[in-house]
Amino acid sequence: MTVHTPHHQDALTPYDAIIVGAGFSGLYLIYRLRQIGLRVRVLEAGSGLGGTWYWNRYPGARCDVESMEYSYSFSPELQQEWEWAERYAGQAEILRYLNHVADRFDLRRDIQFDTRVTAAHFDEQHNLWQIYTESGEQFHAPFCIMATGCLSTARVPDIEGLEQFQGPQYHTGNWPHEGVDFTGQRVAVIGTGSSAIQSIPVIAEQAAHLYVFQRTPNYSIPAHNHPLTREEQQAIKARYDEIRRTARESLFGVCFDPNDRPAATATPEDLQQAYEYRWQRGGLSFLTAFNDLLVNEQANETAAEFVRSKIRAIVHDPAVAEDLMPTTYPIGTKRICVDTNYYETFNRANVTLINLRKEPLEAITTHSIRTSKGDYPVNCIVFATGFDAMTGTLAKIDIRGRDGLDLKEQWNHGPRTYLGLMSAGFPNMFMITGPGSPSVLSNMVVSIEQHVDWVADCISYLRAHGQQTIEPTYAAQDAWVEHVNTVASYTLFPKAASWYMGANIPGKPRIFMPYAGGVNVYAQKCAEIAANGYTGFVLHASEAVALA
Ligand code: FAD
Ligand code: N01
Repeated sequence: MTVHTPHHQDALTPYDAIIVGAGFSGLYLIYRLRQIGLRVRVLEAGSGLGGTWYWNRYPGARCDVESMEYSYSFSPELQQEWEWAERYAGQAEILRYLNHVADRFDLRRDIQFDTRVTAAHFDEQHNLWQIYTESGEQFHAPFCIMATGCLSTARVPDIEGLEQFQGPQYHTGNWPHEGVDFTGQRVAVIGTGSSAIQSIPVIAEQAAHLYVFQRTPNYSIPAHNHPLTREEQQAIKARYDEIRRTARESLFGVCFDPNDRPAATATPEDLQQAYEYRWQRGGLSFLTAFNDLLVNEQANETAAEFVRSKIRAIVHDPAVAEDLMPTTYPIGTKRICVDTNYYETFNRANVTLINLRKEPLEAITTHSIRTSKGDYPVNCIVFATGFDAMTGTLAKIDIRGRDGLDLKEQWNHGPRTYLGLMSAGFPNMFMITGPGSPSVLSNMVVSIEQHVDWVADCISYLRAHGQQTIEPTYAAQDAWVEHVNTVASYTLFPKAASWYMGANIPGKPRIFMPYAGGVNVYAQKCAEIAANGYTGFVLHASEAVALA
């Protein structure tokens, strides 16, 4: 750990770093930056901490990376003492965990809730970030860290007549804290992504009738969720260090037990056996059944067809089964879903699937959803329509760098970052799991810890070497953006109209935003760059004019 060398601004600024967001990222930032002697302030729009797990309280919300891995690794005591109740923790349990972390490490005193940041401007004269909030408050600090999340701007699509609807409307990503009672209700769910696939089976158990409006079917693998026994937990805890290391050194940041053989050369029996084994085990590791599923279209099709065969076997009505089968994109190129009784739910008498490819959604009326075939009267609407992912939350903040450079404008044709950590022209502004880093393709807690550690080490380095600012060069950024694109072009990811590609937001540039090269390769690059004195970055020692 680097010792804190007093900074010339210390006496003049109450904070060394302003952090935006109090989810997994913001919380670990407080812990880690305090460790190196920084005075930090977290500004959080919500009235509580937890980020994703504060906002997404829809029925059935839970993680799809197993709880014992979807958790912090920075404290051996924490990971030994916390007891996860289920293989895949529900939203309430994860939120409880994050609150426990905040209390245990006394993080709460550095968080200011109900504070939405509207602008962040770099003041070149003083080398300070000026941060403005919705309520008119102003903060400044030498460092600004955007821990604003990849999936934190919920999006309701523009559907004609939406404002006329007389009943309640909900978005999964902004769910009422008091919950929603669907008893006796005719409910519409629009969307069939991960949020919908988790909530549909639970809502169906309560609603009088559930109408599921599906535009694109998704591939979903059963979670086989279950309570974790003491013995299961102990077995993992006994090897936790090794498990965490294996996760960090893997492609996705998870111990998936990947098979390093290709499907392309496997026999039909081998394929069937491998997929059946992974299906029975449940969860995201299905995609690591063979090593070529995300790069070879024919290989991918064998996995896709296996899932379709399962849908055929589970869903009683062959026409409904057919409608539920994804056929227009390779499996895994949209985030694969992990469910509990999703396909089975369509065997219920009170559930109707509406295939919007066959009968397009035309409008919302005062009491119904109208497709080309007619009106479906409903009492309430659940929008499970996703997020303006990866860039949407940053784009809502007026971020200005050197010479008044506007981040949104700089990213007009797609996000431009170096390592997904910084953007050229925006000194001392870091992003946690920014576009161009593995982020949403990984177990995000692993990626968050890696980013936060890198940022803390970087700030320590600057201080130890008497440097005031750091920013990437345009050349390094251009090369990284090209590398991110090249790696994506070797994969099947660009073949789907996914939110990874910005395809869910009209007018958003179609660029594959996360880095597909793997958590392991990426972390090694970041470490090498730091070890070589921050290759591709410019560090400035110039004394800024002190604030009057
Ligand atoms: P977030 O948790 O999104 O927190 C960002 C915070 O920033 C929010 O609280 C937000 O209010 C705040 N904020 C944003 N803008 C502003 C502003 N302008 N001013 C002030 N505050 C602001 N990932 C996995 O790896 N495994 C999973 O199983 C998994 N499950 C998920 C389930 C759901 C339903 C969703 C939506 C996402 C899931 N994810 C999962 C991704 C998840 O977002 C990350 O794992 C992780 O929680 C992100 O943490 P974060 O702190 O980076 O961002
Ligand atoms: O959002 P999505 P999500 N008319 O964008 C449909 C994480 N997460 O909230 O595919 C009709 O995936 C849209 O249809 P189409 C995870 O990373 C994890 O479900 O665009 N339909 C799609 O079906 C995930 O990927 C978990 O044709 C419209 C759906 O809405 C990410 O968050 C749980 C429409 C949106 O799906 C986002 O998931 C939840 C319109 N106008 C979330 N507009 C776990 O399991 C959109 N749709 C851990």
